[in-house]
Amino acid sequence: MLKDVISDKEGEKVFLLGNEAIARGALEAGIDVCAAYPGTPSSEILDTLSSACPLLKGKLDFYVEYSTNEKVALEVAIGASLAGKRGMACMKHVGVNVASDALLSFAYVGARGGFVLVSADDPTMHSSQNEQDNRWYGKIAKIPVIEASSVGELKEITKQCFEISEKFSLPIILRSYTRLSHASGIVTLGRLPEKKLEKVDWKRSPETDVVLPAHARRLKLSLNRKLAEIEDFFNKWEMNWVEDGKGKIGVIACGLSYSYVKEALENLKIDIPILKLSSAHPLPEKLVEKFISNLDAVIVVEEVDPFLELHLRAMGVKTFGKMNNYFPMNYEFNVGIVELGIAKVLDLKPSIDVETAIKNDELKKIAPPRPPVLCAGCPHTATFYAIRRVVNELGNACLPSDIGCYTLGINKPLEAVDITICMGASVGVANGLSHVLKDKIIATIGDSTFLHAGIPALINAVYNNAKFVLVILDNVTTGMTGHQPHPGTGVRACGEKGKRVLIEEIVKGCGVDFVEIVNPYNVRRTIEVLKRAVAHDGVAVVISRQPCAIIWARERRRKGTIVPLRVTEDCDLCMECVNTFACPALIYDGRVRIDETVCVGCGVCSQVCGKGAIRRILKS
Ligand SMILES: Cc1ncc(C[n+]2csc(CCOP(=O)(O)OP(=O)(O)O)c2C)c(N)n1
Repeated sequence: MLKDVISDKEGEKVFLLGNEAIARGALEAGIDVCAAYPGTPSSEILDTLSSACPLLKGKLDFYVEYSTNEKVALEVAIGASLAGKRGMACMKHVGVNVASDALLSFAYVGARGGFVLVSADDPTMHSSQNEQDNRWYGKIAKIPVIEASSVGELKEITKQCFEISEKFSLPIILRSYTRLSHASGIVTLGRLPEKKLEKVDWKRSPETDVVLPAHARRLKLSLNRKLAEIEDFFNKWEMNWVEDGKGKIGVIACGLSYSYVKEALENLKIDIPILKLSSAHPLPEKLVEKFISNLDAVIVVEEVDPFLELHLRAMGVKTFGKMNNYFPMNYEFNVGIVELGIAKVLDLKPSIDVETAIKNDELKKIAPPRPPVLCAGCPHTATFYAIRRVVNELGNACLPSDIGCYTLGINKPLEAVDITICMGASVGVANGLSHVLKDKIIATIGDSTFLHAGIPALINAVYNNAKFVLVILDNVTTGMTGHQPHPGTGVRACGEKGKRVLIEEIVKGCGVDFVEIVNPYNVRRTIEVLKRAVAHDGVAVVISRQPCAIIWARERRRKGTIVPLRVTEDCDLCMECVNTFACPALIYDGRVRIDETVCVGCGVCSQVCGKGAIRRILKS
């Protein structure tokens, strides 16, 4: 909880979420600047720090911001580091792809103030479009990657990352993942430093800070040197350790996998040697060599890719891991999966059967599956309904979309999402499609996503004479990741006011001639504007603006001013509302009803009903 994250009771044991532990570690390290673009499972790090910031003001001052995208967030933290301040950038794993251009060059420049990039990976893709293992970024960027095995350790390691970064002038990737970021555990609080965020004088150092080719050639040599030095440090680092055990086969485990290994060995009632690694990259080869000197082979336990295993094989170590099918190549681990793998190598009888280990479905027995749906009254549903009506009239159309709550528009009956690749790709892909498709194209993108990565592709469309409609689904928040503000909201990270950047002005500035704003709760007008947009000869942008239903309803619900809709006796069970609109507030149990506990009173269903049977009934 926030009160524990900002507690100054050194030595106290508190129960924190993994992401709160990262926030606390950064505070204990005396963070100066933290920037992030939200993304599950990383979002709560900055959510926590932005709540903590005003509460610690005057005691522990730091600057925190939600940036427009991950590259910008990384660059904000780079700016802090180059001025000698401690900077942190937080993002989900795919966010690092966006930030990677800056990351790979910053590695050459190197950190001045401690620099930590938190990459929260998402094995099993609970909320992500892919399962990439961001330890590879350590190799490609030549920077260290550090992982923790528990929430308590995560706090400690976060703090240490800043020190290590400064010691070696290297940026550090702190790799977390869903099961660590979203787990809770005991954290022993360290000291919260008292500090001001004082501005400093700029000290010029173009020979290290400007990566022009002549400098970069020299900086690369220095980067390789630093990497060798840090490897040596990792050989002796107290967060990498060996646990003695019996037998000629040991285990090497990194991060959370170490905790799975400990439990799995307990279940198997065996005691074999373990090398616990917190540094995934560079691999501390001397430590590994010492560990394997009395062993015949090692079992490698790691999520997601055989990252360590590949390196160990290159060292000539005999391994049992993912590469020879002792552990699955896909999806996250659990204690059962790790136990099965170890048992298979050692030819032991596991305490668990394959079915139970893989399915891990204890919870599923008590919790029925709840596939995600757009909320009752979600403005996206209304927009998609209007798009679907227009597409039905056209006969066919291509509907590239993007990432956000609105991706759920893929589902029946709306079926308004045909393509989703990554943030911002709706607009880029629409560009390509427009030069090769006969059909009309209606692309959709959220407001946060548009500001994140949609703008360059829109400029490209105008410049290259593309023809499509772009509907910007502006619910005035970053809905999917927990309602973080963005420039279009005019609110900043700590709740302070910022200058609101108007999306319509950006769109016009990109050169778009057709720009219209609609309220999706007005279905007839939305359809009318969409039809004109489709007929426009060029790029047409329709901004469908209505605040997220959760935010819109919150205050009205509290005040009791929501007037729900009712299905009257005029309903002839034509099912038009259920079959074409499908708001979750609509229920069918022999007759059509509206669940007043979830209805936000948007009134769209009454416009969908051709019989006038759904009406707002004012309480007398
Ligand atoms: C590169 C990248 N960063 C972050 C995310 C996580 N993420 C998915 S959608 C989204 C933004 C959604 O906001 P918006 O576009 O406003 O749509 P809404 O959910 O509000 O409908 C974010 C941050 C991601 N998938 N990829």
